[in-house]
Amino acid sequence: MGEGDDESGFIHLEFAELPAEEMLSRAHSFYEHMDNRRTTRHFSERDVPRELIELAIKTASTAPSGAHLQPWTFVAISNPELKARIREAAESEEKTFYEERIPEAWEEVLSPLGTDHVKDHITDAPWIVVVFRQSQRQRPSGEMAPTYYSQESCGIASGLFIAAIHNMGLTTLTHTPSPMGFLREILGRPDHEHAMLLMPVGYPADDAKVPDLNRKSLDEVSEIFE
Ligand code: IYR
Repeated sequence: MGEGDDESGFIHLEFAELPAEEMLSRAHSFYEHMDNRRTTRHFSERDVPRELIELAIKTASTAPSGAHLQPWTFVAISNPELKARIREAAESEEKTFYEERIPEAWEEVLSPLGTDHVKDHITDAPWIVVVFRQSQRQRPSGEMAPTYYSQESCGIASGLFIAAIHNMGLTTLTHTPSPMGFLREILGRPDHEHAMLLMPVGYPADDAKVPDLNRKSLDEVSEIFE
């Protein structure tokens, strides 16, 4: 589009170019900041203001999405009774997963992480946020229509949520109780919404532990053609 074009539905992109040095220094500092992020399962019960959770959800919702349908619903819960109900249902599903359903190859990679069916984090953390993926959308007429790339879109939005939580000095955990159907029921979401992730959010406990693990090197995660 050239100057003076006035295609309806489009506005001019506001883009402020940064000096090359500042680009590099921002790239380093953002990488270092994100590299300090760790996933812990041990949360403090300390309160977190609702405004911070709302801002993390707003940040997540800036994610690009298929046909800009933003096919996600973030349900945030601080209500203790509701968290207790969710914990009970998650633990009952996870008990059968760990005791009966877990395939050997899965156990092989999971056991070093020390996870089990006990999910203290669901009731310890001041907030839990459940991401629901909308496989369909409702037209204003009430009629249903598809969404596109909803898995990818919700994955990206969840990544931004995790980055926002880390950036504000809090921590979260990507918990995937399996199967997750109970969340739709307990939280009263419609049939076309599918729980994808349950993320406790809060401060880490004073004695929080994390697995002693390394991240893959650039060479291991990339291939670059110049
Ligand atoms: N959903 C279970 C199991 C689990 C699976 C993977 I892959 C993990 O990285 C961690 C846990 C649970 O949340 O305990």
